[in-house]
Amino acid sequence: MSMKLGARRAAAAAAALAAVTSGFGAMAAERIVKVYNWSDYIDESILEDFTKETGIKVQYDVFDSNEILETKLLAGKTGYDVVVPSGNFLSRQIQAGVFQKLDKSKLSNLSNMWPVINERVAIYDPGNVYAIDYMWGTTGIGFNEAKIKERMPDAPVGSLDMLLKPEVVAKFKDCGIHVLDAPEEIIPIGMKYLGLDPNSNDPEDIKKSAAAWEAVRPNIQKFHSSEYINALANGDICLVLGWSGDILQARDRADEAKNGQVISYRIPKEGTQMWLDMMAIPKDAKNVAEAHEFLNYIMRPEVIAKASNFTNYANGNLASQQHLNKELFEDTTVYPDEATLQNLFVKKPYDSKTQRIVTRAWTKIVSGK
Ligand code: N2P
Repeated sequence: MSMKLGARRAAAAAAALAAVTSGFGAMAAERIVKVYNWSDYIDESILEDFTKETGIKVQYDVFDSNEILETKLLAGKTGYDVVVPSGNFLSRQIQAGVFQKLDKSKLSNLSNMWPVINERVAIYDPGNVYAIDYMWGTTGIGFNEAKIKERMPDAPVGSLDMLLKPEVVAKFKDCGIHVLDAPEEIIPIGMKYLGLDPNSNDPEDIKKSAAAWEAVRPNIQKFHSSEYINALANGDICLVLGWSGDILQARDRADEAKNGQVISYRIPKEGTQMWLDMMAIPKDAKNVAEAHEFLNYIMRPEVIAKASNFTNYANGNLASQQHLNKELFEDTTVYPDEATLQNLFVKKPYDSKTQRIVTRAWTKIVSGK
């Protein structure tokens, strides 16, 4: 009898406790931040550490093209709290009114940022009002050392001739060539190769670049912006016009797999695009406080250094440089020297008319018709 009573009491106490805890749960809504970033662009332990420290869950989704992100942003209601467009895209998205101003009083780590990079991105976001730089890099030549050498012992691996000179690129067709599916990079790079101003909006100049790409089109197996990392690492392709850090990740994956594939990256000697990827908060973000906490966390020197050490991309955080792996910081394909920097161009945003011309030219190149 007393046993029964005791049990009943215990059950009642447990029920009361459960009611209290679930009441608590309902009151203190779970904190979350929804992040939409490029694929292969973070060390995921950073997200886990952020959650452990702040209790804020991270919903992390990925994309591999500015156009995909832009379509979502312009349609509105992305459902994201942090997004990462490249500077030239950010610029016209700011014009379109899709972002909210950052609350700098919540971003104490802004002082860690690198003035040189802040200045560069100010052409997209005057006064650095809407965004912080996450990473930056170049678009260049990734290749498999042995496969290229076998086919052309004196291959001009540091030149865009590798992709744009018909008699050169044809030599590598059989071992597999990928090119980024990124019209606003690949068309301007063709213009730079031809000695034209990559920022020219003259339809004739765009046409000339498109013709150069069409001439080599039959050699290109695929236009894609993320598959090449594994394809290069596994030896399934031998040449790519891709993003610096992604190609260096392919090198690391091959090294780790000990599969004998040696992958290298070159910034083309003709010059190429330097792009800067920016973190911003959409106007209709639901979790604005959490988004600021996330940005502030990312701007911690050790955190962003960990991200760079994993992705092999340079970042816009000066204080992080002492935490970078020495080889990464000293790699001039990642942190270019002055002379190389001089040869890189940044893309200004297209006006909508030119953008349409570029998109149309691109569809034609990709379809190969
Ligand atoms: C990461 C690619 C980001 C560089 N995979 C393109 N802006």
